[in-house]
Amino acid sequence: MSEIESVSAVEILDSRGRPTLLAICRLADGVTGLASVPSGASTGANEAMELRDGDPKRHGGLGCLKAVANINGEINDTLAGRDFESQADLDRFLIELDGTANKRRLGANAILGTSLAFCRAQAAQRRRPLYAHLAQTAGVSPRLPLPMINLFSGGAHAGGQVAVQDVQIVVPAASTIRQILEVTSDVFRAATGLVSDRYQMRLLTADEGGLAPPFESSEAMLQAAVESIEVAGYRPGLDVDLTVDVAASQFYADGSYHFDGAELDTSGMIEKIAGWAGRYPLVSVEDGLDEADWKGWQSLVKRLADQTMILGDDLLCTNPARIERAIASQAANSLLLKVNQIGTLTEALAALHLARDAGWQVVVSARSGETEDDWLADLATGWAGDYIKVGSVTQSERLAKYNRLLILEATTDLKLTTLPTTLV
Ligand code: 2PG
Ligand code: MG
Repeated sequence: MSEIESVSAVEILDSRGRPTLLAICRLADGVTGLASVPSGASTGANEAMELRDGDPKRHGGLGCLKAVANINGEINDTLAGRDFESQADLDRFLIELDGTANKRRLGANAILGTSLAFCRAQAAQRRRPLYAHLAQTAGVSPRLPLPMINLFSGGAHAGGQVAVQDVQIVVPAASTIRQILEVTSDVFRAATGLVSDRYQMRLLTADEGGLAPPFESSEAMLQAAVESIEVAGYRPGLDVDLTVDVAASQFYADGSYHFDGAELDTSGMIEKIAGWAGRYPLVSVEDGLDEADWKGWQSLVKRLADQTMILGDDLLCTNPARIERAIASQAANSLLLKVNQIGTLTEALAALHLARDAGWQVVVSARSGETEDDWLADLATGWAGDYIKVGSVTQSERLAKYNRLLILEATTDLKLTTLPTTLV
């Protein structure tokens, strides 16, 4: 049992300079767990709701003092002195205390902060590294995930110069995180050279550390990624593969996809993606269509799922009910897992188990607004994500996670995940 002595919180700033919160959970036997909460920009309509102050006089209305006050006040008052057997007990209690379907009363940020800080405190109480505690609670054999690393940014993370939000690379044949980061740094360096030659831009990066020159089209990003891989001395499609986060909900309005100056319907958008999959070594397409275009997603799966992951982010929102629907209707074949989309570790774990039972691959993901906290690396390892998506190899809020993976690799006998050779 773990008796909570107190929970508290502090408003801190994320990597975009916007407020978020850090929660602190102190157990009665003196151990303490701290955890910071990330926040998105291209958020899905069905995400659990972060509580923001809405006071235009502070941080443009984005302050988190109400969520902090909810932890310091109601959540602390209710939890202090209570015993919880497990993470699931605590999370169930928090969900009931909030009493709304999307956690809007206490705030998903307040609830997730408490959930994560308790997890860290329990790990400390049981003298286990966080990844091992997470693995044990989940009933999963831990392993190191394959990083899916951002190279170029567009969309909501880069001022919308092109529609597609992220072009990322994966190094499929590597056997260590260290080797993956070496190859990625080579490709990133080549990409900075290309950006400076072609667009006369010095190294300016977007929200997740990706390069964001004024590409003439989304396809130009893919082309530049392939060229960067070649310039770095690697073989596209063999040594290094590509993935995209189209983040299509961001440019879908009034029944069409407003894509790089064109108006496309669902089948036009599917054709566009199929064209990329034919010309580039794409192993994953995330949010290729709008979050409400369920029929379109089914067609996308029929068309491309034998070639590439059809990865649901805004479509699924790490929400077990939406994942069940997608499994039953074959609207996706892989899950992007972000715990702040659903608001507790226990619900995110239910999402993971559903995806695994369906034979899906799982990408554990950061948000565009991150902090220096590295719990995501332990989560992706402890829950044996196939991939971890954190952003580029610049910016310390991203590197905190990659560096934690490097440390786990060097100090444990954890092995890097091996991917299936054929996709489901
Ligand atoms: C996404 C995420 C992370 P955001 O769309 O997958 O890249 O972005 O956190 O802004 O939702
Ligand atoms: Mg996404």
